[in-house]
Amino acid sequence: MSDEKLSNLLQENRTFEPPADLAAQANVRAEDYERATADPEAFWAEAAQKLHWGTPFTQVLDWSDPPFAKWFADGKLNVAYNCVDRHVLTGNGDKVAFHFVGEPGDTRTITYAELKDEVCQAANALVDLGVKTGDRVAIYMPMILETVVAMLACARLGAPHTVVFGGFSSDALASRIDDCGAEIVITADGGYRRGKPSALKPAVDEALGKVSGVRNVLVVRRTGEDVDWTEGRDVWWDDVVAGASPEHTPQDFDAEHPLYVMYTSGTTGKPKGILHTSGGYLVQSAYTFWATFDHKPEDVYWCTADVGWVTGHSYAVYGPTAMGATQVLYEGTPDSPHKGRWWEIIAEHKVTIFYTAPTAIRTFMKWGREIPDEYDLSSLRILGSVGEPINPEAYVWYREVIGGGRTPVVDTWWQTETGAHMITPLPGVTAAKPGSAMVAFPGISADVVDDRGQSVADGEGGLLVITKPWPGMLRTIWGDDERFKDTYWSRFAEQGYYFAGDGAKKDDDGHIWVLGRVDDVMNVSGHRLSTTEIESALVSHPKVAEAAVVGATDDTTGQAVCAFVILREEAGDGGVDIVEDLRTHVAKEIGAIAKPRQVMIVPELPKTRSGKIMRRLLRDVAENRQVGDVTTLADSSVMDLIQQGMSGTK
Ligand code: 6R9
Repeated sequence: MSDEKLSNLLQENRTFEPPADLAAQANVRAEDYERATADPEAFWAEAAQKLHWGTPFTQVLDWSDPPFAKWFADGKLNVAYNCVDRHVLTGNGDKVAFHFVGEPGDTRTITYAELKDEVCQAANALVDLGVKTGDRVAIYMPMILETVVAMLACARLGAPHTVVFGGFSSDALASRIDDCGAEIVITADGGYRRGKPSALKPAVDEALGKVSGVRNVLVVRRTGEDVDWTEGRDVWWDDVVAGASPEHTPQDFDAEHPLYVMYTSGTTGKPKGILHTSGGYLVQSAYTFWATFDHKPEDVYWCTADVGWVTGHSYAVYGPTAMGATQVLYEGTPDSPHKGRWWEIIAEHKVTIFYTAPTAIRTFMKWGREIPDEYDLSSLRILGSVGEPINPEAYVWYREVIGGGRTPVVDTWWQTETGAHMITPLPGVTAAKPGSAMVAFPGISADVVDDRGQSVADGEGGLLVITKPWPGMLRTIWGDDERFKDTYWSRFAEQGYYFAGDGAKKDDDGHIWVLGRVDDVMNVSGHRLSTTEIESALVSHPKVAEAAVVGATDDTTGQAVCAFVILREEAGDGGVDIVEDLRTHVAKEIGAIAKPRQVMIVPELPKTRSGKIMRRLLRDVAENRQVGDVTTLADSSVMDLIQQGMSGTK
């Protein structure tokens, strides 16, 4: 019985057709799906023509040694040349590459010609510091232009970077530097967050006390605050980059040359260094950027993701610059100095394409629509979502309040490991359903399978897999081929499928609904319940802004549903019956089986820097355990707040 009701909740009956004018001029059409399905390799070979190849490839895919893929293997290219130089050479040097907006209000607009000069200067400075092709460079920076310049300078030299999110601790930084053997660290004195300088250099100093092998630290001056200085090791960016020559001849590298290592966060144990290489990764990030966002040369695009996260790599740096896009880059938080800051930036720069995460959208819902309503958001034509399943309520709010009811919302499913979009609607083709990532991108083969790897029927749930190799796929886990095979390829070894770690459902039309990590799926009295589905039910209650659900061990039912709920501001304390109201509401929406054992009203939820709720910590609270490792939280004091609240209610 509950299964049927779960399906009802997920099978939203609202659909939003693509706007006719957008569809008529869309970059990608329905026939592109047919072409891609008929011959995926030919499709990607054609997509690869969006790039400049110093040496054209003759072979598209080499899958002779699975799961180790080679794409475009005999082709050569320079990633930075593709992202910068070629736009200047084709007459677009004066086009704006970035409108940078600093949190304190400072701005800087940089054209592609200026970006090229800076990338060349930084590349020359890195060469002077002894960086050679293949050497690893760690980047620990705020969201400023120099971060983009540093990444592209590394790419230009064929020196793989590893960007470590600026909010991570010195321990996290040290373990990443150590794991990939970085010899140079690029950082800043600090950046601005929530109205004040937030130092970065001290964490680098601390990290370098724990690991060896780093020769130099290149320091960008951003806040002007005092920093400790190690003579001989530390170098000011201004001293070595500004004076360097803006001429640098890029060398072409093999398509399979390593481009970067991105460590996945939020998991326990040793972090996994996801390795991406040059050709295939750039093809898929550039092509999907162009297709999913229907990018046109006159668009102004803004992706709010931090560059310390994979979305920042693929959709704030590599994909958009490869396509010569004009972007906004914003340093700070959405509420600094006021809660309308993002909307003010959209109005000011006439942003046309906006890409953010459901957690941000739910925060704005909580703050109330009066705030965005004060700004002119009419420039927007496409909205994107990424990072976690988006509740239908949040989707519809996003489309209506931010998009004025005009804009398609593309709910893009992908992972650090996949490198680029994998399952998503296309704005000019797909009639989208709120909450569904819909269909595999052209040239991508995704399926939902049962435990034995058999494709499930429409209307059924199972595990999300990718059944054929794709250009942007991770090539391995840095230094650990066995872990790579084991983590992603062993579960469906017989079929040769990539196991994404997500649960998913196909609706009656065969559209894909990603339900969240399989470790977030609960088993209550033998019924499979998804945390996401119960969260959706809670968020559909008018007093609820945000909800996180975990399965806590329960003597009777195996697991029990525990919900942590943030109320909307206008709901006040929710009233005396709020807990019982919400339990009844879930029972009504989904069925009695899903009725939470406990509902806890909390002021905040614990989130990683990429906006994912750390359910592991909430599970600790729900099971009355000491709370585990909080180092990957964006704000580690959140757990204290939640626990104080708990002790008050007990
Ligand atoms: C890009 C990114 C990957 C995990 C993924 C899934 C969740 C991301 C989603 C989504 C439902 C979407 N996820 N996008 N779930 N709908 N549109 O987020 O990479 O940080 O590696 O996370 O995020 O669970 O497996 P990453």
